[in-house]
Amino acid sequence: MRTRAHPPGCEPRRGAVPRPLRAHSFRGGPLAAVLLALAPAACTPSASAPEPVYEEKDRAAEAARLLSGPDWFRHAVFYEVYVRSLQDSNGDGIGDLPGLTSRLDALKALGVDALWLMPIMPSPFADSGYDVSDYRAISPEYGTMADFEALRDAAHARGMRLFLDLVLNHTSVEHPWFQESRLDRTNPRADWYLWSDTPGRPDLPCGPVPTFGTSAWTWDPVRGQYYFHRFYPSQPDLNHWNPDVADATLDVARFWLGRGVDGFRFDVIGLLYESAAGCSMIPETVAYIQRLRTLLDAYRDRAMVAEPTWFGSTAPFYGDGRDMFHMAFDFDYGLGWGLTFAESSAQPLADHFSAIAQDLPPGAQNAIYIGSHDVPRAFERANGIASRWRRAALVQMTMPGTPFVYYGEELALRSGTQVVVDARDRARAPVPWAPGVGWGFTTGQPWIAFGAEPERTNVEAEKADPSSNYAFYRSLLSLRRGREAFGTGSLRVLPTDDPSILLYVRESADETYVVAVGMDEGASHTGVASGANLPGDAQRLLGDARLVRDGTAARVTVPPAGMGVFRVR
Ligand SMILES: [Ca+2]
Ligand SMILES: [Ca+2]
Repeated sequence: MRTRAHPPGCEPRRGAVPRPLRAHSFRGGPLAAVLLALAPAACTPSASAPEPVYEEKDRAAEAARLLSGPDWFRHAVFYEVYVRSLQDSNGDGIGDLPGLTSRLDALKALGVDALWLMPIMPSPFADSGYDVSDYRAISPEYGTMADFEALRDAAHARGMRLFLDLVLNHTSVEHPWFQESRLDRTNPRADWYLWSDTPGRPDLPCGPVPTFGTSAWTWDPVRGQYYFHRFYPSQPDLNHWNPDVADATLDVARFWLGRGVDGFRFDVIGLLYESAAGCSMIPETVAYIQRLRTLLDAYRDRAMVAEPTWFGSTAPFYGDGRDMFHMAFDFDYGLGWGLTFAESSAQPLADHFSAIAQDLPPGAQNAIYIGSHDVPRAFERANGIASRWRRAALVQMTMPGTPFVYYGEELALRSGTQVVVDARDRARAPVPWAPGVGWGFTTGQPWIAFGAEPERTNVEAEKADPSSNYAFYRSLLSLRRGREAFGTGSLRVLPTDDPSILLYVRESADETYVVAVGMDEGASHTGVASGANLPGDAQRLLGDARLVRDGTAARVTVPPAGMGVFRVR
């Protein structure tokens, strides 16, 4: 049911036909009040039904319980960090590990439970660190191994976990393995990469990943052969068909596990092996991932998340739910929400998350994001509409899955304007922490320009404003914290008679929550979910929507671009 916005404190009675035009005709005069009183009641003061207040748990204690043990990652909020852009500590304009360590308290206060660091290993930086030249060291720009250990210890002391980004599909051309492999056709690492006399091989029918060029083969004048690469020519693919290569890359994971990291994000892991039969997630890649899982399971409470290379089901990354990844990124939501929220229908989101619940094996849990280092800033994809960005974040935090927050997302950080490496740099600008030269990020010249509007989006300014995007984001993270229902609870989508209202239930053993999201940004809506069967009346915890239980039905009223989170048990 689509209506105009109702006056505050006034919402349609169930079954009544709103008469906004009539009310409008006499608006303002005493006569209007008389006519409205005589008309079939179009609205009822909402104050008539006081909200219940459910007994509140000790959420800090609950969070501590949920975030311990092997299932911690299901309840955690992850934070993706581009170390280069978070905090500079030595005035060279480049963010670094000591800088990040100095900001851990700020991230902890925001509600961050785990960090995923984009690659921090030595790299010629042709692909922002995703071209590794040494898997067992720290990029000198970012610090030393001692700095890494200090960060790890500081994170663990605060109860925060630490994920590294492992890039095992390819190395940099500057990696010693490639430098040796290219020397001739007989050296010990001659077949650690994929070589050919021609720019193509029948057993390697795979092209480059789009946006990384037109050919997957590049001529190497040293060896006098072509080599295979799915990404930039300076990123040759490793030949995992050679068992020594597979062992060597598994050893990289072992090396960092031994240094106390809590897990990994695996870059383009599905592309590890290629064959005449396929270019992605072929059986050899699946078997490799199972070896990775066995390796992680030998340590305590470790987890890993996969970067898929396709839209659609993430099920292939989970195996039976216990023998492959703990999490995989939900690209459909992460890349598609901007388009979905630009329309007024709740159905695509309802269908998407319902399908995931059906599709994944027991125990599988996707990683949900709205922004990352590979796509424009979420605020830009929301067309600069704050309410759209906020509702996208609400879905991210309350649908089944583990939220991954891209650094600066909590500020609704704007896209950058400068490109240093490639176009994706627009989403990789530094964090403006406070007003002043260098915005508290650096005392020197930042390696890349700040995004637009740092005067509005700096942490200090947003923290001081209770209506800021930061305040909203922090309240969202706080809402999720210590509430088992949002981490591992069941999902039940409640269809209503209004196609613009997304309504769903998250339920754990002893608590039930309802989330309402209005997809229409121009009008108020009221919808009735006839078979809601809510266990209790609604206590609103967040947002501006209203939810009223009426027998087995539930009636929800959502202002334009509105939302609500309710506890009903
Ligand atoms: Ca620095
Ligand atoms: Ca490959």
